[in-house]
Amino acid sequence: MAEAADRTPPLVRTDRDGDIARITVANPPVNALSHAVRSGILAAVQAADADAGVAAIVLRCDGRTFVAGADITEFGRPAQEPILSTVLAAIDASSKPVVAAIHGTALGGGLELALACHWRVAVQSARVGLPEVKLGIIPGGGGTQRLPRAAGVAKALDMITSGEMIGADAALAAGIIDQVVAGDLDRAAVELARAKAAEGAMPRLRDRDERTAEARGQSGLFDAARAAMARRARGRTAPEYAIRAVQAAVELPFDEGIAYERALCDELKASAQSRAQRHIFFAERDAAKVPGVGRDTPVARIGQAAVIGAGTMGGGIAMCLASAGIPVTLIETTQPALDRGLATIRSNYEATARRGGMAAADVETRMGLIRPSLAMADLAGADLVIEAVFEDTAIKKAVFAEIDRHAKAGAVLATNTSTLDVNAIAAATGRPESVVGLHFFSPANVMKLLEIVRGARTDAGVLATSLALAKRIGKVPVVVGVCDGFVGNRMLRARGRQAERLVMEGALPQQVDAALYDFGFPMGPYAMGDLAGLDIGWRIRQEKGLKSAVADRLCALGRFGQKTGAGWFRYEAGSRTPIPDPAVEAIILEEAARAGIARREIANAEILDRLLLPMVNEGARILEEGMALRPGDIDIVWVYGYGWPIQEGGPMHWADARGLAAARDRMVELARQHGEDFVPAPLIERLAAEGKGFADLPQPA
Ligand code: 3H9
Repeated sequence: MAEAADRTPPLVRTDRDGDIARITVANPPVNALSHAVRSGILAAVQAADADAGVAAIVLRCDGRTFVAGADITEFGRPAQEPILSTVLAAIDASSKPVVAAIHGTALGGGLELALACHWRVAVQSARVGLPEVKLGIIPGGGGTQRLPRAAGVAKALDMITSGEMIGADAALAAGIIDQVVAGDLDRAAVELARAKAAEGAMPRLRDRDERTAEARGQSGLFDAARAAMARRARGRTAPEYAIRAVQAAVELPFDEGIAYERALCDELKASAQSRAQRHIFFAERDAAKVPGVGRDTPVARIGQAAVIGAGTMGGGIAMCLASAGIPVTLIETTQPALDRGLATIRSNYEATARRGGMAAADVETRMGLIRPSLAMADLAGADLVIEAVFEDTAIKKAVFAEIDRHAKAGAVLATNTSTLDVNAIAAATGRPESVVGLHFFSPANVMKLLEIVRGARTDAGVLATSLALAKRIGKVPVVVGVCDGFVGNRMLRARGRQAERLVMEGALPQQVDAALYDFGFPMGPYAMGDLAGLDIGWRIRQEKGLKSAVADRLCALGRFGQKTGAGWFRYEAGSRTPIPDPAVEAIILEEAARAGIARREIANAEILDRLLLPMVNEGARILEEGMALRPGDIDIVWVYGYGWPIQEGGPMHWADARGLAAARDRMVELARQHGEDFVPAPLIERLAAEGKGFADLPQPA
């Protein structure tokens, strides 16, 4: 036993550079502050402090990054001493200067560790941040107390409520770090430590209050932060707690502020919102793990791409590629269509630049990467071709036959279909193994989700390349199987069926939408329909001989949604705000009467169950059929593709959090009144009977 333990490299080790003790954290992959790491740092700092031969201490990390935060996997368990603040108090109390040497990312507890040190140096590529709000908590290691003292209250509020990272130069300008190092980080840190030891200089952020004093009496700062959060983080508790904690930094002595911060952080750690957000954090990382795709699966280099179709989707996809620096040939059939597409791309980029989302100079750089063309032959040089033409199998097959004629060997051939059979489209080529679905979500340059549709013949290398591409263009990929609507739209349909029935039975569109908005969605199904346009669904229904009593009448009146100023709601000129319309209510009442339905009051709780439980049920069927690999993948689709509130963790997590057995019982009850959408899928019956939830399903092999 002892021998085996000896061979395990220590997570924290100390070596010496003359009179400087170098404490190194080596806990791959991201040097998270697990209990063992915290214990190791504490022991090492205390030992160095007690060692008369040590003049100063450097704290550094092995591997690709500085400490990326607390170990999130420990959050479900009671905190064990030494907790982070015990470690940080020991650094604060050290009689010798401690210098943090930062590379990679210093995040959360990692930045808090650095802020407790007396000096901070970083390489230029380093980034720092307090991303705790993204996990539904706030910093719990003094970040809300030390960051305002270093960077000022406004900057701290911005960083802590947004959770966004900033680069080393910005951190230097903000006073968060003391030096950006161009050369050897370790050398620079040791030299600084030695110089500061000689000067006897060891400033402690806890003792500084000039930045917090500045903010005293400026309650407007906090009001502005709250107003911004009410818009950006509606329904989430952590950002409000973050504001309170920073306010405590201004109003309370340091130690009281620290105690207040920790109490808020502990409360949030135990909250359902944080559990949901942590679930999404890990689900996002799991989703990138796909059976059959391993480290040795070859990933093709995408040096050039082509997009076929310059409509809304094609244009958005071209923007995603160009924004990531990938040259893209944008191909259309007519000059006017091409011109319209390019003009939209330009105006979207310009709008982003005006909002400060990108540098104005980048507009031209990105436009310069998009080469317009009217000739399919121009896709010949592309390593990746993405088709985004009209959603019609025959048209897509014809386009793919053409792509097959021109594309070079080994190119990835992708379709952006949102519903059609990727296998049928692949069969139009002589190389179905190169064909994959890359389903972007509208607006493609904004929405983070990318459904990667694995066809029956799709090669593992094509999947691996698609996953790598997603990461490169900043998307969150989820691999799904070929079925009608894949994961997202298939579940959306289940919700849509109930939304329609609710309106016939007694609810109005505004009530259905309000229930989902209050749950946390950015909008409900009716406002979403108006945004997307009602005419597409109408045309599809006409083709398939289907009817939707109220929607068909709205369309017959030319009410196609926002673009015509009216749909399920009406819109004032230039506004996107849906206004309930008595004319729509009249149509609903007439159609309900015609169908012989006696309308009734429907409570919001019923509306939510009717809309969300069928989605869970459809999700379970999707899992049974193997169309999604894990329940977490489905949650990712809904959080990043459809605005499911992250603090509710996605539909499958939501059902688990409610208790899957309770969800099953409610479904059985609803099935008696509302039919098959609610008859629990066998997977739900099985898990509920075993007292389990979706989270208990084994990871795919
Ligand atoms: C905090 O610090 C609270 C404090 O205030 C104090 C409280 C008292 N813990 O993302 P990647 C895993 S809260 C455990 O693919 P990248 C991750 O699951 C924390 N595990 O790499 C993955 O595992 P696997 C605040 C973690 O290079 C592997 O590491 N900090 C943690 O694309 C690689 O991750 C954060 O929120 C963690 N903290 O990105 C930072 N972090 O390979 C969270 C990562 O098994 N982390 N893992 O799937 C990140 O943002 C990114 O991981 C990072 C690297 C940018 C660091």
